[in-house]
Amino acid sequence: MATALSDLQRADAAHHLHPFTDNGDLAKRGTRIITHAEGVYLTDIEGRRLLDGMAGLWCVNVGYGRQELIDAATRQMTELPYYNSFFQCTTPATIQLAELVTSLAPEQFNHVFFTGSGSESNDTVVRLVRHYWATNGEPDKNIIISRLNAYHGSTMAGASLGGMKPMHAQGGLPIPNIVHIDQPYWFGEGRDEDPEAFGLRIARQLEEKIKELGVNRVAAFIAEPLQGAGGVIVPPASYWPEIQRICDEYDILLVADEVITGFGRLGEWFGSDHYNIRPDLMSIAKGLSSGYLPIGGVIVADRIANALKSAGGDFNHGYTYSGHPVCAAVATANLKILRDEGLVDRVRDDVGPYLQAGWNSLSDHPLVGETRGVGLVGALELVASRDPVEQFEDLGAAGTIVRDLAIDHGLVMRAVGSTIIISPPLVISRSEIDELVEKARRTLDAAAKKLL
Ligand code: PXG
Repeated sequence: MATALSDLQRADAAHHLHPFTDNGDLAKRGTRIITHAEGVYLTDIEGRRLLDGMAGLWCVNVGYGRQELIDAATRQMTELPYYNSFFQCTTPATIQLAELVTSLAPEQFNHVFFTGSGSESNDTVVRLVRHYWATNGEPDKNIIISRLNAYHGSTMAGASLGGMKPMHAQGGLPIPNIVHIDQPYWFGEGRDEDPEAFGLRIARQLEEKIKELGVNRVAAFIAEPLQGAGGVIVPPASYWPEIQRICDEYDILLVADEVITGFGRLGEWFGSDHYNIRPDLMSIAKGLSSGYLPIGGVIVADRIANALKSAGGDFNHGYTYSGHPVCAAVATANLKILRDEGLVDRVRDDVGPYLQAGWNSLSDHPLVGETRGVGLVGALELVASRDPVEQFEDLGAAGTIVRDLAIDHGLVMRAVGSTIIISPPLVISRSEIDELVEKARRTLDAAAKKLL
């Protein structure tokens, strides 16, 4: 068994295919191997300490090394490592999580269907939405409207709901009856327009699309309250109220993909609370267990849950690991930390505004065309020129240079094209935020020498 860095890298190149990766290229360059983590810091195999500005992959909300989660897993593993929720069965840990999750969700929600990931949650959404309308006597009301550059996962339905063209190009996607409208990305696609007018115009594409397809054909609209993987796209204030109006007026189910925005990221339990929207379904994962174990779910509004319950008949859908007791026990312990330590309010009232102020201070940098964010997510747009704004010809190359330089400066940030994004653990302190911003600035200074 390989343990030394070079042996591990060799074994990784020989045997491991990484997700969303050019594996041939990676094999030549070598993998960065993370071995330990504590709080908001990662340690790699060479002993280098990195401030994790991405909370793993937008998920380690309570930070690394929480003994409560380790204890919850150990206890549950010892008592009952697995049982399923099929065939009239389930486990206490699964029930307790269902009760806790729905108590934290907005009032229209009292049921949850468990999955193993965000992608599985969105597959569940597709089946649930179509099953609901069919049960309602409207089987043709089966088209789901989503948005370009949305990210809803990597399974066939998840990637189809997503609006990422390079993903659609592999595997013959999207699956039938999923269509996409534009995203509310003002900096990238609406800079010539007033932001609020732009937000309204883009929201109204939903209404136009519903009219074009026919109200009797459109089942649902799905969106992330704030797009994460697409580049932390913060919608103009005009956007969500108009979307809500349209969904209400045409009786289209509203699905909020809360995989990133759920569990405190925006300073409320759910992004839907932050934007004041009333979804019928919410996809969850990531922060549900702070990534300690894989678990996700779909939180289902009474309107849908009660209709399915009273109609009778099976919902022919489910996963071996739906409601896995160990994942559920860890998720419950995680939610109790978030609740009992007041971490969500702390994002809204303290570290969120503090991070936004620090992050916005980068907007004077010659490489930065815009900074934006909400709660504990932030983005900045790299530009070749600030006035007038000119973007880099090779957006991806600029982003990659900054991302790699950030590592040299001890900070993990993520690049989406030429957008640099952060999403640190919710437990980050003010002094760690100062460190994050300072490291980001030094990274930008180093990048400016290469890019400008
Ligand atoms: N919905 C949203 C909004 C997500 O961000 C998923 C669904 C899918 O979840 P799973 O658990 O199946 O991965 C996600 C996942 C990135 C990146 O590079 C983002 C995600 C996953 C992988 C990479 O930003 N988000």
